[in-house]
Amino acid sequence: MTDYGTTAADPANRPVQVNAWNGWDPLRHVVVGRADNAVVQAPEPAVRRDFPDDGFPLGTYGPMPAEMTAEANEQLDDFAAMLSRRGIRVDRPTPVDFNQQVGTPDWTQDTMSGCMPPRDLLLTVGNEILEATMSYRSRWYEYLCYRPLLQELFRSDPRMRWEAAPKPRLTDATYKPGFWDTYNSLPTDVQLARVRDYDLVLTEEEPLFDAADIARFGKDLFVQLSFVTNRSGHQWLKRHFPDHRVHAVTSTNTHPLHIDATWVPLRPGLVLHCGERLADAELMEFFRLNDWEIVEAVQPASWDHPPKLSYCSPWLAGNMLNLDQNTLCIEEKEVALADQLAGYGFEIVPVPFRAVGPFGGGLHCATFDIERDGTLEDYFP
Ligand code: ABU
Repeated sequence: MTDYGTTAADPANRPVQVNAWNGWDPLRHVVVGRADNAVVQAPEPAVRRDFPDDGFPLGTYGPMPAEMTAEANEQLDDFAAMLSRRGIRVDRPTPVDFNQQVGTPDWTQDTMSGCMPPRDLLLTVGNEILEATMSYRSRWYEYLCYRPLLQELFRSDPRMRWEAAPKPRLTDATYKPGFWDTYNSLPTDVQLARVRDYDLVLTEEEPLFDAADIARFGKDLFVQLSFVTNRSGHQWLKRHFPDHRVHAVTSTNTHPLHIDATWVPLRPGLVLHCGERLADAELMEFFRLNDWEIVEAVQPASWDHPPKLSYCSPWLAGNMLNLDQNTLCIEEKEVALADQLAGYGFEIVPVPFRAVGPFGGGLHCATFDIERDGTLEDYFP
């Protein structure tokens, strides 16, 4: 096990208090995902998986290789242990058998997916935990892995609001027919125009969003339109959080999937931006007008990462977990990024996490915060 060098009293009995308004307040209670039972999911209209060099060419599916799962779990467990030693309470999901057929009256899907990454499914805003709709049929039942925990939180914290967005039907009308037959072979400028105009795989049949497409900056929530979040999803969130300003944003990312490696809250007044994926002009202007500094992230350590069977990009480098306004957990090989952010006064906690990438993400993806000290603030008055 990696020695992170910091110890603190066992926080497992810390009383539950659901509370988190942003990505940087001091972290007190968090969930870390698990790689157990994860599968390369069976084909479905929302997404195309094609890993010809790694044993899963288009149309094939099945359990992730056992040694990859074991290695990812070791890194997840080490990360959880390090957070506990820092005095943060850590809870974990309850995996189910993901290699089974699931269905509703509208569809059947030959496998599920996994319970990494929790950030995609759950969003904490104040004392509310919201279950996102999700847009993959393979992830429709992922909430089951978190129900034991959510029930426990609900029992323990009388102030907790437990909400779930309307479960989507995910019929064929939810997806643009043939989208994946052509999209990946379009020229980059055409793809980017489609991202900007929001003409991607999802229709507007029903509201859809992943929680990881939402970046929390106190009173302002930024919702990225992506392969998994549509305009109706943004509208639903806007109506659901009437006391917030809920912005829809896009960026120059040909394959937008979650905002948390593109526009990353660091602390009040400072945001990390993946410069290859230019945020839309309106978003940049909004931050600059409010005197925020936008830090252009340095290049990731390797363009070969994430390795096989991963659907994330090398920009996962910026997918970090803030422990507070001064402390960032960053993947240990992302030394240039760590140096860049140390230059802004951050203490950097390097965390070995490469093996988790194929299971859906980095340190931010692999977590969701239940409690951070702090209150609702307006950072863009
Ligand atoms: N939530 C994962 C983001 C990965 C990426 O932007 O490449």
